[in-house]
Amino acid sequence: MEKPREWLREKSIAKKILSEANVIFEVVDARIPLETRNKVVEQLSKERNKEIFIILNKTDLVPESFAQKAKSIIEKEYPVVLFSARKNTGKKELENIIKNLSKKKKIIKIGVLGYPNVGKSSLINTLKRKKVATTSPKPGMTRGEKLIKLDKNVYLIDTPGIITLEFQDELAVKGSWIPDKLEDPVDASVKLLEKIIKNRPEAVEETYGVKPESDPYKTLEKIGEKLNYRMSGGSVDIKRTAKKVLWDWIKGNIKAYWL
Ligand SMILES: Nc1nc2c(ncn2[C@@H]2O[C@H](COP(=O)(O)OP(=O)(O)OP(=O)(O)O)[C@@H](O)[C@H]2O)c(=O)[nH]1
Ligand SMILES: [Mg+2]
Repeated sequence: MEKPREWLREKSIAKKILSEANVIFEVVDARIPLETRNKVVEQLSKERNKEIFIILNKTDLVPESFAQKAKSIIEKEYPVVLFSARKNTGKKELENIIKNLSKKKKIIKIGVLGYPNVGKSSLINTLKRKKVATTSPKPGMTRGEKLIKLDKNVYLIDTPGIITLEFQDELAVKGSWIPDKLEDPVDASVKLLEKIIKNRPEAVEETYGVKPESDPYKTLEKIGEKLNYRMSGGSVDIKRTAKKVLWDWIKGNIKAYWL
């Protein structure tokens, strides 16, 4: 049976924001900066001649050298800002960009777009210096769009995350799907572990205190054993373990990253 695909959850919103905004901040997760680039956002922005900036948020979760490498790749297409809403890094640079934009245009409306959970609302709160947008580790927090006044001629638009045509487990690997709402959390978790083992296997040991196996499913079982997640018969509760790993990834508890 083919697994369900999720289609452009908020395509109409993307189009609406693009008609209202004159600048786009595309927020991506610095741990998986290429995977969280949203082709739909970029394509629609390009077609409408909107100026795009790519903001690599959550840079506090990756080494500086990795962030710089990602920046140099993406910069071939769009200007990039390394940012962390948690640590307040990159704020000055972003404020300068906004200042320069407001010299060029009478009114600046910045549409903040990207996948669910990349930190769009957190970025807005950082720029505003107070909590005006609701944030949560749960993907899909922001529902409607919200206009936030930053300065007398500068507005930010907070938006719900935008997803493209993808399978649920691909979205889960991006931290953009609630693990408890997955048809098959084990499959998603195995896919995620496969990437972690390939790119930064030591993260498994750092987080769970077990050595990763080359087989991601076996690794998941070992993690479940270590956590002592058991079914009533005593065997490992693999589903519960899978959800735990996915939540740890979403919450930034697993220090892995890749291009
Ligand atoms: N480590 C770290 N976590 C961050 C950062 N920015 C946001 N987060 C966390 O990421 C999670 C999602 O943040 P939100 O700002 O709600 O993300 P969003 O893109 O608005 O999410 P949706 O509204 O669901 O699309 C929250 O748990 C934040 O605390 C950051 O710079 N570093
Ligand atoms: Mg939000």
